[in-house]
Amino acid sequence: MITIPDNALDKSSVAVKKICWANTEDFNDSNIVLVGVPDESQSHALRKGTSAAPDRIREISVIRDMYIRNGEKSLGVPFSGLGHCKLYDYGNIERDEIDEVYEKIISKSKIPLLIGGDHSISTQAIKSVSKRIGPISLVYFDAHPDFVSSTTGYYGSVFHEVLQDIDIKTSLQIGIRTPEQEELENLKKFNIKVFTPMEIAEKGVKEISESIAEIVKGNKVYISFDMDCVDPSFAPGVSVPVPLGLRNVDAVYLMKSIVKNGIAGMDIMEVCPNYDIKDRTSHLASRMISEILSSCRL
Ligand SMILES: [Mn+2]
Repeated sequence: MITIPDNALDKSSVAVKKICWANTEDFNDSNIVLVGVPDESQSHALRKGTSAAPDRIREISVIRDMYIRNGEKSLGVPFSGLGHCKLYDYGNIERDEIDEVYEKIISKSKIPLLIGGDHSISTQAIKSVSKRIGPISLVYFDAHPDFVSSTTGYYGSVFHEVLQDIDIKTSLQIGIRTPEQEELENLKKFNIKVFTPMEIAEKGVKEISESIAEIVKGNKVYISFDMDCVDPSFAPGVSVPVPLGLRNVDAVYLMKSIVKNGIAGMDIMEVCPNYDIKDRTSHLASRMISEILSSCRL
């Protein structure tokens, strides 16, 4: 629970434990469970600091997305409202606790929403979800395919390491713009559909969202969202930024179009507060969580 003194004027001085979007304090009452994993041990990035993201995103949510007037708290919600889903903030866990915590979440038919941390953490999250509900359609938002197969156990090999756990023919990547040669070969070898920022700019998000819906139709979907899929002008605080990315609104539109058809799990990874500009990337992550709640289907 967020405890804010009635006379608090400076919210930045308040120690934040929970995301502002947490609208239940009862795990059993929730539909979505937010879990932070403050770990970057498998990152090879020159920029360090993604392990600070879970707490920074929570803190910024309270500072920027919540207002206090006369001691009363009020949220700035998405235009369509927050919807009927209930979000519970589980707090932070260790990387090696994911499977155990996901058992608690998925056995109660709740949706796990992970915030990292480096992208390699998603490998365990995806495996934990698919182990319990069967092969999922993986929708992978990223600047990089993370499809390296010559090395394992790090943030650039996630997609290759979960191939056994996903339904390959209904999985896809969005925002890719800097593949390495071996990743291009792997994308071709496994026939993975990729929507590049150029194709999204050309066709528009409505047409692309319809194509995505057609590909994943009828399957359980897991969304892995590396914040570097968004252009660095909107999301500068990431560990491996790449120009020519998606506009923030386009990326979130596509994400929402998938969430509204139901998802089995999701993660938001690679926010790197050390390199952020005025916390704009942490704030985008916070807004995304409100948009997920707003689109979530019960
Ligand atoms: Mn990634």
